Amino acid sequence: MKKSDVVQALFANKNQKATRRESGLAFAPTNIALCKYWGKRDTELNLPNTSSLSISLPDKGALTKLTFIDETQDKVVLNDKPLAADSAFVKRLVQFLDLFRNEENWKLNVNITMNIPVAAGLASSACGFASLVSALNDLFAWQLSTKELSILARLGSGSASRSLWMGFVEWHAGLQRDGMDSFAEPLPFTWPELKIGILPLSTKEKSISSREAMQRTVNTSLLYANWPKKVLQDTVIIKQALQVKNFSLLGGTAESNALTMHATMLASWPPVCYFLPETIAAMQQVWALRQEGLDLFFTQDAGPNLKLLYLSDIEKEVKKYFPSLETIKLFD
Ligand code: 2P0
Repeated sequence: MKKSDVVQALFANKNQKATRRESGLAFAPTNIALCKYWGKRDTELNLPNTSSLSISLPDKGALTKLTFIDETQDKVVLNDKPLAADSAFVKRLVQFLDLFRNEENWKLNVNITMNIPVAAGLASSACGFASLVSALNDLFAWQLSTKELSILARLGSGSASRSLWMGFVEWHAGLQRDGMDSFAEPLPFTWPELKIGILPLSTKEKSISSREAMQRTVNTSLLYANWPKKVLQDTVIIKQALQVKNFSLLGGTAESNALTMHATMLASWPPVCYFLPETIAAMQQVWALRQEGLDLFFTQDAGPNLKLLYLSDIEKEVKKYFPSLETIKLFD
């Protein structure tokens, strides 16, 4: 099944050409997974092998403005800089827009402003595609539900399905071949005291994209067979921890989930390793501080930097140990 089949099915009973506004505008937050998405059952539709669970960063993300242009190609501007038409990012966006053109030949100026720390390993594709589909929904007045937008955003990038919502979010893996049951939904929890800090450890470009790394893991890592079991357990535990606000349970489960994901990568061939010496040193410092009684945990994505998890009452202390920590607002 192709992406275009899914788009066609989604718009089957809708008037896709209803209205055209002058411009479309939307913001989408980026998100950090507490229980990770790692591995697909369908690489075309970005259908995951497992569900995942994240928290959105309300202030950090992408604002996308779309306007029609009288040109032969779409134009993409990122943070006020026009991007080359042959760059990988532009090609991916243009291919995504192609899904919605039908026989019409409109071209767009896609103006994206991202305020996420560039070196922090925060998912730019997640907020980028989520804001793009929301801006398209605004431009063409599709009036799609957030669930439908989540399905469309997933076709651009898996983790983008989670960036349609604020707060805690679960992306259901789903079982259907067309992925119509693979979308994200918000979880009914808030936790104003919960904090995430980004610990920048390296600005080096990553050696392998997460897309390639997760596929290699699925194809070659013997440990990957245990990943779905781990996710099943962790999603249940994380939801329990959120329900009763048990921070040590939440932090410990998120940390263990991230380390297990990285273990499956290390067992791939050729090996996938996002750890740098600085990453390991920071982990050891977190473990040492925890031994001393500080309730501090980390999570790590497809890059060398860590995200620290803690409650607001120890923020000052955490910043003392990690002066470069960039603290992120999660709830108002
Ligand atoms: C996550 N990551 O759950 C996991 C943890 C990276 C590590 O989702 O191929 O950019 O576009 O579906 O969404 C990064 O993967 O991959 C990711 P595609 P995506 O946040």
